[in-house]
Amino acid sequence: MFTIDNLTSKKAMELEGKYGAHNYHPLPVVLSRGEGVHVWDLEGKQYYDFLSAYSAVNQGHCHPKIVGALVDQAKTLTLTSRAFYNDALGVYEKFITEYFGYDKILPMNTGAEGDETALKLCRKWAYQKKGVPENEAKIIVCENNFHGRTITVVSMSTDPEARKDYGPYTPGFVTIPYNDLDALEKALEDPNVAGFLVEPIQGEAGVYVPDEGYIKKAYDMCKAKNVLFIADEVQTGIARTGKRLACDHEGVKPDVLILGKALSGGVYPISAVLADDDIMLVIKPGEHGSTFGGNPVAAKVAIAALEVVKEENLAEQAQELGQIFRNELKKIQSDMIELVRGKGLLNAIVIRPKGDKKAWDVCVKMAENGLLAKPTHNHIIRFAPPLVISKEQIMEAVEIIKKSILSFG
Ligand code: IF1
Repeated sequence: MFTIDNLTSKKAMELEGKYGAHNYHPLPVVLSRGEGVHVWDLEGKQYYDFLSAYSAVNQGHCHPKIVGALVDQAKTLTLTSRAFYNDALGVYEKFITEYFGYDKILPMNTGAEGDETALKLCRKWAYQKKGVPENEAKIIVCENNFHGRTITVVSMSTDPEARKDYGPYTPGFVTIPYNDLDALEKALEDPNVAGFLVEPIQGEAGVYVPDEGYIKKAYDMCKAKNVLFIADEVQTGIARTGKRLACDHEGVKPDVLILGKALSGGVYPISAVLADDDIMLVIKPGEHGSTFGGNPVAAKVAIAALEVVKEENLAEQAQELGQIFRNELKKIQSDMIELVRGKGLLNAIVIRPKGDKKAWDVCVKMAENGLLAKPTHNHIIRFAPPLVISKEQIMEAVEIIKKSILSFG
């Protein structure tokens, strides 16, 4: 197999720069191993992972049960396509629909594909069930949303970085401010509105937590207008915010639920759309799909990943430790900390720059001190460790964060 001898971090970064597209700007750290809440770089330095691959690794790096399921199934049967049945998919479908309380699942691979699937399902439902005239369906989305990178998904975006020069854009979306029920009520007056797509907490916007009651009231308003309430829980789902789903905090069962990331514990790209029969069955054979969606490896991995969440009480863990983490962060005396916010173990600090020192410099300093996190929008740092972290580890991480911020004076 092709390898490069004596690979150093410096060399690995050069390779990515020379041979890879320049669509990312990573922190200068080259990781080569992970276990639980820790990752190690090529030179053997250990770090706390406080990004968790954007909340994909909720169960911790290389969880033995999940990796075991992956390896066992990979040695047996990896892919059949959906042209034939396989003996893992139906078992997984029964398991996950009972786990989340839906009639049906449509399996895909990435989060963006999950969102695309939900949009297609919503439009078809609008024409076949709600009676919206052909090609007139509208879907309400929120400012500062993040749902992925496809053309249609960036058509819903309000972020110039995500959209610019990717037009022409897919029509059919109405954008309203997030956390604004009056704007939603107004947008819902249009009888051609078919769905409302929303993140229960906006991740990319900087872990923006809406007012308490927003999700429940938005759901009720959608119901009153026969509009589908579509929750993108790709980032907030699977115990991250202290409940099984972020919508569980307000007792809302979305009409259409999108999951991804931690559905595999970060070992494989797996996403899913869940809905009940009256919605899901509008899509008929040949009308949507994916070569890899619902493959036997994905089926086994997702079952294992969801079992770990229950067996290890990860939702309760996130709820309890998240509270402690935010309380400890709020105790740090620094004028660089403008605000601490979050829910469960999805948290962020808003950084007030000091001279030319910004969130990026804080992240570089934290990496030096053994903790990895990523800035978003220049002035926000997201903190989302694997949910298997212990209280002692949280306290140690807080010390690293504190020391790093205070090093700027
Ligand atoms: C990148 C952010 C996180 C998502 C929600 C769908 C998707 C995502 C709510 C698409 C993906 C990612 C992708 C990652 C950065 C990242 C992110 F900073 F952009 F917002 F997590 F916080 N819905 N989120 O958050 O899922 O197709 O990527 O599997 O590098 O683009 P995907």
